[in-house]
Amino acid sequence: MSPEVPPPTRRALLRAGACGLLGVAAGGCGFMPAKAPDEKDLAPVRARVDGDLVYFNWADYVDPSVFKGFEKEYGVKVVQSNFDSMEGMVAKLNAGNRYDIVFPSAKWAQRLVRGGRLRRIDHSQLPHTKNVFGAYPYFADPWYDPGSAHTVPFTAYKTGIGWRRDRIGDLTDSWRDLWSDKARGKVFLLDDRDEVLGMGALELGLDVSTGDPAALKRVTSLLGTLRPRLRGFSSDSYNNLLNGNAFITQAWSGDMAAMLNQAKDPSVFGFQAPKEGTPINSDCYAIPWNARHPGTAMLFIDYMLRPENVKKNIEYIGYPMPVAGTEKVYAELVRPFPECLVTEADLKADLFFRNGDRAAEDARDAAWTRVKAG
Ligand code: N2P
Repeated sequence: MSPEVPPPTRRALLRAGACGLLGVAAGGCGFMPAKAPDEKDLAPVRARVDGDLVYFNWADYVDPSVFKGFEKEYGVKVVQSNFDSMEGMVAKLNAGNRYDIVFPSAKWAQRLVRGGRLRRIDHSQLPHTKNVFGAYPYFADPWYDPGSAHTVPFTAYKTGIGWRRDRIGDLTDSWRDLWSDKARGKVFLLDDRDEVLGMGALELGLDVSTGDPAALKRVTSLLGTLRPRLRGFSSDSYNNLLNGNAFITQAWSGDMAAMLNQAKDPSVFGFQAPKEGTPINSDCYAIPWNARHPGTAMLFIDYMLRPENVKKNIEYIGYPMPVAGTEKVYAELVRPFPECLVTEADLKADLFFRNGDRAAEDARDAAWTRVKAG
């Protein structure tokens, strides 16, 4: 899992620096491609081997045996590197690194699409997408990418609370449980701006994506009362709970399902989707405009959507995938943690994080800085 992607040239870095500023001036989407992509960079390509697959994703977010199968069948290597936040992923793209396939969450997919950063995907090249778009109307035309013209959904999840029953007993189905006195000093929050601010907003009955300075002030003062009880910010909820560093943690539902799968005694752990509401999200497949091997990326997406591979991935990573015929696999996996299920109603309840305008995003950055500084 080391970064084997060639480092960007100095020129690319300089351009990326300048682009960051221009991106701000250009109206808030935050992207200003180094060289304006032309139609040829954005046009769909055929699914065919055109080189090794340069893959950029969260760690452990695909079953390794699926990579092996893909390499063997198509005679290519999967050159893997990982990020641990969306901001980190986008910083690499902005710095000029070139990947064939990346996995943005919904709002980040929308930013990349709006910034002209993603190649269009011709669904007719990917026969297995019929199990996705034919069966899940939500994803045939999602708000973040109309017509799924540049993306294919990979996973769905919500954000809740994972905890150790053996350490702190039962919870009350509220985000307030993070303040439990029994967990003091053993509490983790996700290392994620939107998730942390969103949790505070839900607790206060505010919009999860609020960029209003007065609302954010209320959120940061609430979070200030949690700050001294925290052990830290980490998106590795799975390991923090398993190794006991966390008694309680904000967590993505899928990571908790995967953990359950690994735990010697699953009854020690719990996952709840708090009653005040849970952010909902989806990660998707996307092909950056400057990918060197977009044809191989197309083949990879379709390979991942083969039913046997969807099954392997669901069981390995713990996240449900909107692919017809695999629903039972997930329901079976999360029988002890039914709150991990993501329904069409959850999607429509629409607690997705949304992109704000420049001022709103800046206000959220500033609020996050205050929360982290304590
Ligand atoms: C990390 C997987 C993160 C997915 N294990 C949430 N976007």
